[in-house]
Order: sequence, then C-alpha cells, then structure tokens
Amino acid sequence: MATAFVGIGSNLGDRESNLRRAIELLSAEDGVEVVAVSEIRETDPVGPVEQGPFLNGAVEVETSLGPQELLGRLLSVENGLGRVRSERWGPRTIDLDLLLYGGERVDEAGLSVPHPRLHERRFVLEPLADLDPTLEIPGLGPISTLLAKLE
Ligand code: GSY
Repeated sequence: MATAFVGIGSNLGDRESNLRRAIELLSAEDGVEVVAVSEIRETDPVGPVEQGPFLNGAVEVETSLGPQELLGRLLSVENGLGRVRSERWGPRTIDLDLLLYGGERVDEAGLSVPHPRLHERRFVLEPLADLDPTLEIPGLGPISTLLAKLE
C-alpha cells in the first residue's frame, strides 16, 4: 500500500458539486481509499488564459495501485464527470492531478511525480499542508519551506 496525494480543482459549472462527485467516484475505485480531504479554497486562476476562479483542494488516498494505474483511474474519473480537453491551460469542470506518490520520484511518459509545478503553486501547497504540515516533497524538501518561499 502507498499513500498518495491528488490535487483537485474546478472552475466550470457547479464547482463544489464537481469536486464532491470526483471524491465520491475516486473512493468508489477498487484499490483506492480516500482517507482525508483538505480544506477547499477559492483561488485566482494561474496561467496564461483569462478564466474564472477555481475551487481547489487535495485528497489523501491509500492505494494498492501503482502510480501509472492510479493516474489511469484519475483520468477515468475526469472522463466520468464529462471533462473535455480543449485548451491546455483553459477552464475545466474537473482536474485531478497526481501530486505525490509515497516518497517516490517518477519520470515517465505522461507522468511526473512530484507534479513538476507543485512548488510554484500556492493552490497546491496549501491543501497539501492542510493534510500533512510535516510533508517532505521528494527532491524539494519540507512543504513548510516551499510555502515560505512563496510568501
Ligand atoms: O493545473 C490545474 C488547473 N489550473 C488551475 C487551478 O487548479 N487553480 C488555479 N488557481 N489556477 C489554475 N490554472 C490552471 S491551468
């Protein structure tokens, strides 16, 4: 079993309901147990596209799946909620990002863990710190230090 952390976000439609449904669908997946959900925050959009504000949070899961398998389940939950991939940085009904998988570093086609932009994004770091303020991010150090650097 491994502990993994998944970022969740939505800025289209009923954002709260999208996040709630995503968590329900994720916990219904075989081999995935949702053990904690962070505070959900409204955040200004980051990136080159002008769009509405997001609701963001993070989920801690215990899983018997490997990182690629878990990523596959995240994509199927996104598809189940009707996510359409149009514009790369554009608005989305639901976004599930595999942020951390145990203490592992993974660099494979279609999957980089820790998530490559994790340390630059307050909307990712704050929910992770809600779930575990002592978290060590592989290759990057304590989450408290990464958050302090954003101040
Ligand atoms: O990378 C996830 C999608 N996304 C977000 C997001 O989830 N939250 C905020 N605040 N800005 C974002 N820009 C993008 S793209």
